[in-house]
Amino acid sequence: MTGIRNIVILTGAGISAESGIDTFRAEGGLWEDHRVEDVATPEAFARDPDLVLRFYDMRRAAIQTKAPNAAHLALARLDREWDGDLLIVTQNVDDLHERAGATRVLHMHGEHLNAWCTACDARPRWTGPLIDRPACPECGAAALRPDIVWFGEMPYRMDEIFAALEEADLFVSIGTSGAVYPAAGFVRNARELGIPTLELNLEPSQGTYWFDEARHGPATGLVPAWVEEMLSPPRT
Ligand code: BJW
Repeated sequence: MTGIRNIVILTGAGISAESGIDTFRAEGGLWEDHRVEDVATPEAFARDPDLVLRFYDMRRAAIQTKAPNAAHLALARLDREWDGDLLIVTQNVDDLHERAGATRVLHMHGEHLNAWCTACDARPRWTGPLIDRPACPECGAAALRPDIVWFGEMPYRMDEIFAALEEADLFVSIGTSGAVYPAAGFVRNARELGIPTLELNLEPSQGTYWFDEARHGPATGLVPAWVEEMLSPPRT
């Protein structure tokens, strides 16, 4: 791939699957054990906060036992070595991109290791449970919830994402089913802007038709190979 300077990369649960973090929609995935409407909407939280807090306490504890895999490490290498603009827009709420060493990361669906105080709007770093209604370190209110974007809520930093897409020369989507908007629509936004698009996923995503190129297989194989291509000087 030549003439590329600015890259936007969208990642989803598939990039963390080989680290042992469940995806959402696969057989045996998170939504098989929990109905979305019971745990991932503001209405669910209002109806049964204990159920929702326990679900997220369990997952917050679990991600802290997992480690980045070869795909996270390859993107961190690209982040370090790529001298054009690069933005990793992740739908993931784990911190494996950061633990692999990536710095240009934007969490559009929030982060497990933050809490959000609905009283004062602080977002303190949070590694422990929320079920016992701990006090917010900023204001003292017992009003902390997971800092996770639920269905019906606005994903974070959309202006920054669209601004990066407008400047991009390549859009790459890794490990996402293309089932959840607005992220699922980025490939079409990119096409409208005339930007080449590449899908790297275990299987064809719901939006695979929209990509100029799609490569299918495990992220730990596909992503390091693609990063190597991007960083290898073109042969003359
Ligand atoms: C591998 C692999 C390996 C496995 N290697 N690959 C039309 C337009 C706009 C909005 C809507 C719309 N229609 C409906 C909506 C609303 C709604 C929505 O999208 N609903 C759908 C069900 C249709 N969206 C929203 O409500 C969003 N807010 C919103 O739209 O606000 C208004 C707005 C409008 C326009 C512009 C801007 C704003 C909010 C969405 C919040 C999503 N939150 C969740 C849950 C967080 C809580 C939690 O973590 O528990 O975020 S949903 C869940 O899905 C999570 C994920 O980030 C998200 C995406 O899932 P992902 O990552 O794709 O995972 P999977 O499991 O689906 O797929 C994994 C893929 O990996 C698979 O393809 C595998 O094959 C692959 N794979 N192993 C490579 N080893």
